[in-house]
Amino acid sequence: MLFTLLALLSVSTFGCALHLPIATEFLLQNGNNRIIGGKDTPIEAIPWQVLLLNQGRHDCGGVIYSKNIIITAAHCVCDTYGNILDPKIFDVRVGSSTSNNGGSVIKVAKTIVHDRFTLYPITEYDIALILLSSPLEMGPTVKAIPLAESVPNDGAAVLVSGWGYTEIGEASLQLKSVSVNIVSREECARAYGYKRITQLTICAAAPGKDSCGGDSGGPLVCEGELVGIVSYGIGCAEPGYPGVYANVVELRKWVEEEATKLSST
Ligand code: 4AZ
Repeated sequence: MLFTLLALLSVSTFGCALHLPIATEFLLQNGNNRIIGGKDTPIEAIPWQVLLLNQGRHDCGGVIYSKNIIITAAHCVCDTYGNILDPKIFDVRVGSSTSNNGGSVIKVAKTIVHDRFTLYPITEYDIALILLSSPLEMGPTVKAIPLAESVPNDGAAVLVSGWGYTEIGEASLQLKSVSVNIVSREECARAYGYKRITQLTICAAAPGKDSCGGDSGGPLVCEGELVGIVSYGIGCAEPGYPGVYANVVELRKWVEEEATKLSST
């Protein structure tokens, strides 16, 4: 049994190295599965926000990069063994403030995961691209967001959003957003260690405010530009444990190159 586990843990398939989702692990350890000080926000205020559905159910958040490409977290499109899930099980809901209706629902044609992503533990490269089966119709509720070119300063205000777990311990039907502040690498590494908190991650926190389970893959935004993708954390709004995000500035080149390739498939 132990051998099987160890063997499984060392396996890496199709770009998602095997793992147990660290966020779930942490949530279980902490028993603190809740957001987090947000407020209901209309999709018009965050029109790049999308919902990723797995077999019709809310799974994760995502971000509109272009009319046919969505950015999300790698762990959102992998199973707990680290395999890339069949893209056919996913749909993306765009242009709606509510998770269970409205806007349009579009089928996923293809997913790609950063080839350096590992699921156990999640540390860096928690980023994936989704190719939609038909192009988005852009409008006031459906817009792409530019990728940031520089990392915000420590302390800068950033907005994170999604339909993830709220204070009442349930996923929200209504889109919520919350303002948090960039936390220095030093402070974040005090919680998670320097091995995990590298240049490829960015951390944010504020008292009583955070992203949480179900927000993964969603946007962290500074001044109208995408700076992070919701990745993981110990608990949610747990003092001393900032939310950890994939650092979009460092992953920008990968996104641009892979999106170009993906769009021409
Ligand atoms: C999760 O489980 C998760 N507080 C996402 C973000 C955070 C914690 C957990 C950050 O998807």
